[in-house]
Amino acid sequence: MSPAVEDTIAAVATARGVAALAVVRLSGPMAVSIADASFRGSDGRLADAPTRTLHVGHWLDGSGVPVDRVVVGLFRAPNSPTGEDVVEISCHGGLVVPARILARLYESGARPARAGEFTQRAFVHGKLDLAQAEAVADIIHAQAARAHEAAQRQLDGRFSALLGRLRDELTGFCALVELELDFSDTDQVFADLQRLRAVLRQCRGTIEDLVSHARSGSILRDGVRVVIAGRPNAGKSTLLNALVGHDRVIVSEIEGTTRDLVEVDLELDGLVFRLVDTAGIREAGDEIEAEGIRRARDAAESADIVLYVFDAEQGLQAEEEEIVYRLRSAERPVVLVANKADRAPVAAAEGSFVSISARRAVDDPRELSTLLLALRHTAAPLVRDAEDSPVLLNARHRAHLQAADEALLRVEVAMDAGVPGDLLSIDLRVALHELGCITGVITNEEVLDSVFSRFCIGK
Ligand SMILES: Nc1nc2c(ncn2[C@@H]2O[C@H](COP(=O)(O)OP(=O)(O)OP(=O)(O)O)[C@@H](O)[C@H]2O)c(=O)[nH]1
Ligand SMILES: [Mg+2]
Repeated sequence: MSPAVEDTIAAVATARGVAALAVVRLSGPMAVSIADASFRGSDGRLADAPTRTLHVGHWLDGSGVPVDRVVVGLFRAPNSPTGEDVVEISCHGGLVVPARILARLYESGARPARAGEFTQRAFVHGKLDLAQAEAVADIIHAQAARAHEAAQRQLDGRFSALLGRLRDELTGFCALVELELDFSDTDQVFADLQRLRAVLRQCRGTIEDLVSHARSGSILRDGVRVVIAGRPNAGKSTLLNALVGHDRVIVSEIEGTTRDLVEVDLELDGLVFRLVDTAGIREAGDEIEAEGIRRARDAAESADIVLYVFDAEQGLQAEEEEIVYRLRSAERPVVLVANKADRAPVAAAEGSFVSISARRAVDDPRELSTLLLALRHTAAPLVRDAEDSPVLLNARHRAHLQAADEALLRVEVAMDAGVPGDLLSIDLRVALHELGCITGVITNEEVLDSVFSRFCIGK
């Protein structure tokens, strides 16, 4: 997707469907004249209107028949959302009106905007950098409040500012090794090298700190994956239904009822929990069940949190203890749930598990309060890093940060080995390049394509 900014682009910016209002956007050098071709404002032509003004009027079709009464917002370049002339038409929602307005814009010379193209233009015109543009995508895709807040912090530009400072430090360092380091004066060299080492250590520390937040960033963005595991008939599916508050999965007294993984989202305190019901783990009866059990084990091993459900009447069996032990050894947080407490009240003093009756919880959500508390408590450290971080790190950021860190490690090793300054600067430049790719100081079309294609059309 090349930034062909000479075109004027148009799209409906709001979601398709029945709604009170919709917004159609237009951006580019011809935006105002294209809108004037169809808009009859009560205060005259948009071409004569000052920037940042609103205008009420009728939108006409090609034969001059009114399509809708609309409010038009006018923003002239460069103080507009994209940095170009922008016209935003607020019209009635639904399937027909926005589509007819858009069709008229195309007839008058606009072309359909590609996904993310408005934001891409804002990037091209320096309104925001690449990391901030990605934050816009994260805001649009946020499924709960806390992911949204983290993306909002990134849009603030704190991540970009931090990267800018890192690049400044390294650029200074690079100039020093390329130009000023005088190897004839050994005392001076020693002092400079000490300083450079300190700068390197500090930069690497900052980068490694950011990278260490990556997992928690992806949990915040994609939700906490909570796998409900246990033996057949432990009550896993009943528990899932109680948690989501409706009869989502099949429950029966027949062992081996659940075969495949079933995922259902639950929002708690602004965080999405992706609940996964699984097949009961036992010696499989048939091939399909065996596959279900294999999937259940895999899911538990890759879960962010495992809710391990056992029958309180039977207690935790030896082979179950082993499964739980193995998960915990692999640093998988496990919440033990003693179910069917209505049949076998367990002493709460045990403390190492949550005792509930999933069956009672289906009718009385209060039964779930201790379990929900345990879930929140277990999830808190998983997302804390991302909430303290200026960035909602994505795979692209992580790859660049890691490459920068590796290059800086090579510089450190080379310095220790007494490699001359001009050779050190090669890897320093690699690190600068990698950091520059994150905010888009350095970029290429492939990167832009992959960043902006994540957006919706109209954004
Ligand atoms: N008394 C009692 N019965 C329960 C409770 N929770 C579930 N059951 C019953 O236990 C049986 C099995 O429940 P499921 O939720 O299907 O169990 P599961 O762990 O999903 O079983 P599989 O899918 O076969 O692995 C059903 O008859 C449920 O009604 C509970 O808290 N108390
Ligand atoms: Mg089940």
